[in-house]
Amino acid sequence: MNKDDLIKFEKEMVQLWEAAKIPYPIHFSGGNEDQLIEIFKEVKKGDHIFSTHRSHYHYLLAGGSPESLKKFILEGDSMHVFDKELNFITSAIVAGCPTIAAGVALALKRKGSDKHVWCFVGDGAEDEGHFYEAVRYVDGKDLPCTFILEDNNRSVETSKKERYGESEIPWPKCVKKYVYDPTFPHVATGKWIDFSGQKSGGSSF
Ligand SMILES: Cc1ncc(C[n+]2csc(CCOP(=O)(O)OP(=O)(O)O)c2C)c(N)n1
Ligand SMILES: [Mg+2]
Repeated sequence: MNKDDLIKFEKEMVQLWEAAKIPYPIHFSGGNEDQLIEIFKEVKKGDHIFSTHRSHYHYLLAGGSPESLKKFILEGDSMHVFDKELNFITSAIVAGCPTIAAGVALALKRKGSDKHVWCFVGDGAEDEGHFYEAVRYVDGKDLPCTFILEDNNRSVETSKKERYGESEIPWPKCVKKYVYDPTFPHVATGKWIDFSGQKSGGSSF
């Protein structure tokens, strides 16, 4: 799956949404293709992948088929994409996966496995205690787990500054953070919504 394929897939889903063929909540990816393609070069077959409510690109880059994903989406399961063959798990609970990821990484280490755990989270996870606990455990026990923190400066429509001021946490090396400007804002006008002079993240829908 290259960048064009990813964008083409999301555009098709956008069209289906606009045609009211997807009458369910859905979260589009976009604007982070280059970063994700780089990250997935490190992901090996047999690794475990934990994704979020915004799972489409993760699933496609993990080797999931566009046809299977489209089926999930049309059946209302955009936020619940699971694939045992790919060790692919999602949770729509913000920071719902990091502690599970830490547990899987502990099991892999105990078994002497060479597999790795990749746990994707949005910047919303930085608001959640579960995330801190999992990161500290993985860091402290040197577990084979990397948290990919996808920072679009939005949790739904609220910026980081509104949520916690100027605070930035110096995460340990098991957290890799990247910042991106999301595309596919899904409002009727197809344009960014302007909230108090800030660019909208277009975080949902
Ligand atoms: C524990 C919990 N609280 C609130 C929500 C409602 N919710 C859904 S998406 C979202 C924002 C998530 O922001 P982020 O993690 O940064 O992901 P993004 O949508 O920006 O990619 C929230 C608060 C939820 N799903 N889970
Ligand atoms: Mg976010």
